[in-house]
Amino acid sequence: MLNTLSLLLRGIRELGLATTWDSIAYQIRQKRYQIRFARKQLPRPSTTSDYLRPGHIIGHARQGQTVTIACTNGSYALTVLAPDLIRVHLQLATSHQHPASNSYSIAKSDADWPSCDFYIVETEDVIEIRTSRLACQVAKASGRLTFLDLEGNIINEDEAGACYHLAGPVICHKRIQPDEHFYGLGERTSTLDRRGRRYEMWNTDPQTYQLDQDPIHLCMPVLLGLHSRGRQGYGIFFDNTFRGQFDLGTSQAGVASFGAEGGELCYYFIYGPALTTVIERYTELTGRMTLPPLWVLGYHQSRWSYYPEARVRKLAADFREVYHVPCDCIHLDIHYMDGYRCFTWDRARFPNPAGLITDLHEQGFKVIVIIDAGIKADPDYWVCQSGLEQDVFCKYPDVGLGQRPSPNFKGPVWPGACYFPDFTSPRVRAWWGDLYKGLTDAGVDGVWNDMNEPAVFGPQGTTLPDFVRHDMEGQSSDHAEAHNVYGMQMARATVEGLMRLRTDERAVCITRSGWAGVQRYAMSWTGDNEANWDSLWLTMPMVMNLGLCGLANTGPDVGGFSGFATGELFTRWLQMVIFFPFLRAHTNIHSPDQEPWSWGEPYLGINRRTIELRYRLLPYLYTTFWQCAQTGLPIVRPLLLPFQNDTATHTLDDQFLCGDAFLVAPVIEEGATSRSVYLPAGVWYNFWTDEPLSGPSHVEVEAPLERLPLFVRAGSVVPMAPPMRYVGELMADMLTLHVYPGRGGAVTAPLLYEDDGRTWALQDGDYRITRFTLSTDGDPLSHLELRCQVEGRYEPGRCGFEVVIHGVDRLPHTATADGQPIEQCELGDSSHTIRLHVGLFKCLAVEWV
Ligand code: MIG
Repeated sequence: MLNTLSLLLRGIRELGLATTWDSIAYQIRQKRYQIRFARKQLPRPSTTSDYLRPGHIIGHARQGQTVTIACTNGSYALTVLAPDLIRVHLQLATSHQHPASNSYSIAKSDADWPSCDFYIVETEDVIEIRTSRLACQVAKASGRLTFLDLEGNIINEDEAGACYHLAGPVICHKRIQPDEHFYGLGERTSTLDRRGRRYEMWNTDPQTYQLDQDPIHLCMPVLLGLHSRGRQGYGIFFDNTFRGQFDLGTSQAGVASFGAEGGELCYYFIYGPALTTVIERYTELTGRMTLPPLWVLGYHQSRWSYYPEARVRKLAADFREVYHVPCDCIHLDIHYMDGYRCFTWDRARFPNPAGLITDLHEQGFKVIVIIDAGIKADPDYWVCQSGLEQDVFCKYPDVGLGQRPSPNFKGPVWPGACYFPDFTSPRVRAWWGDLYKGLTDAGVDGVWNDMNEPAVFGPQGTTLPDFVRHDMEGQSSDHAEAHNVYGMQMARATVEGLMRLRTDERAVCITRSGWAGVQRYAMSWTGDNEANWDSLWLTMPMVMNLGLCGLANTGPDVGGFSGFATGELFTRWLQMVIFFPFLRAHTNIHSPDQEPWSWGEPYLGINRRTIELRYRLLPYLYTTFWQCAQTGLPIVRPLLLPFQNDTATHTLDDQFLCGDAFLVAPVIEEGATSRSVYLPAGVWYNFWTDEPLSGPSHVEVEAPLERLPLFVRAGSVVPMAPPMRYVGELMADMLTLHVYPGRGGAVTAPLLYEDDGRTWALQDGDYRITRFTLSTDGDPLSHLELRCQVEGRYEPGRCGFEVVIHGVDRLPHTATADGQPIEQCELGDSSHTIRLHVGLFKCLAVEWV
């Protein structure tokens, strides 16, 4: 009782009064500008008479990769960037074009694509562009587009097609195919399949979010479509940063539209038909993540906030000495700062940050600190002073109020009235990046960028007004255009700064907001979720869809941010998230601590073993991260990615794949001790019992509290490490290869990727890829051969492997490594494995006859 009361009082003190006056001042200030700048509203779809469409085609011309199609009301520029990638750009003579239309794009520039062949065919009705992969037809009578495969099947077609509204907004209407499912659109709060809802494109701080709340922190105008029983898959990247919307069949059944309040109608069309191909192309266009340091894959512990120093030291000791739970990173939330001033320390709470961090480093911990977007408007604060001197803050427009230059925009956030750096300016990004010097000098290992939608205190969704000015990469524009990329550019400024400050280390930035392409700069977490079972489930469609949009390195606040998790909820959530890229427990200022031991036994013991499993899987997970950095293929994958032709996977969002080997089916119901799992085609081993099961099938599996339903795909080789307390203890010389044999004649090619886990040396070839070829014969298994081929010059200092073959319960007749008999070969602890100890080998052969 007393505890709750003091928490409450603390809450009121921290959150309430300090900013009330600033809020009022802010509201008054806004009024003056709002009178002059009414916010544009997107017209309702019914006012179609106000739409200007291309009209009919009057001619076409080709120049390089671009075909210009002249229409009565303007022209299309169709640019073939790759055989499966065409950019569609419609420009019409409307009366109100936004002055800085399309000034911002993250996409790879046209010049960087190798030229690719295509030809133009003209018939009576259409002009057709044909590549080696697809055809794009423009109807002469209407200017509507249809994308077809080379056999003439429809991939995607315009309904009313593209148009501009006379007042500025752009919109494009497409036909929805009968069995079409949609994916993508960034961070959303609904099912895996996006069809049947409307989504706003406007990054928003929801403070906390529930099912179907829209929009939230990180929108992406990236849509994937899948239809014709999985035979057709494509992607659309609508390259427009203005406030917009995707309507996937709500205002008109069978019609999908995307549009924005300004800018131009410009989108990239990407053909699969495999969605994996779409993602690979899309991430070639907008960028891929770089490999994070290995410690980022460890367990992270956070709360709002751990302070003072003694509390942080106790937390570290709790992990290492009291509860013996592995952990790699402690996060410091806003209370480490002096009055929420970014790049400062509260010296009463943290008298010697460098000393604390050095000690934490010695115990194997890394430290991540939060940095918000707003800079306190305080003449005695060095960052504010420097920002004013360097003129880095977003400004009000010049509206003749007599002040020249116009005053800086000011709005209240945690520290009170704040200025907002204009991250769309390269000059400001350089300034911002250098501010981190004090933190990196103190030893801080990574940065967590928050409130960068940007969020301003006020009613939910308050941000900078549309009329605030931005540099927009030198093209000068307003917040209406800059808003959605603000968070991404903040993360970019942070990462670029960290890379300058520590040239040999890989930089770590976690961002709350972002936009298409943010994956090249930062990882993200799914913001302010709730401590309930709906939220636990929701994490899956969120993380899967973010991955489909190219942003793979994400994860939720384990246990939930708002509200109080029960021990059971936390334990189940943790079991799921050890298979997500980013594993962090975090909670709200009002909530009790959410640490793996917070609920005592049996939860502590289970949570410890769960986190230990995460650490044992690091070599496997890191390999999966590397694949993602190479191709964009996400780490957490909906089952439809590898099983696109299995329609049962198209809406499946309560289970997922992690990398090539694991199928994870978390328990999402309170009190449940079993659950039904869908296994797609092939053989799947129950991870806990080694029982092989055949799909496609639904199976009911046991799931007592300590057990996550988990399956391994036959044909996998899963490299695992011994237990460790933190990543620095990883001993690469002690790897175990878990072999899950395929059936009768199966041949698979799994991988292991390794490097120093820390520096950029990998870019100079200092890495090692071990390519396995696993061939098996007979059912039951009679012959197994595992070949190893090593590439790259990184030396993990290994002299052998332990090899565990799963799903067999007889000792082999012979077992050899490069022709030499293997001495150590025994039945495993479980009766369904055999265990071999071998030196380095090129070919391991095992026979049962
Ligand atoms: O207005 O820094 O999403 O993770 O703990 C809330 C305090 C500000 C929101 C973040 C949350 C963080 C909190 N922040």
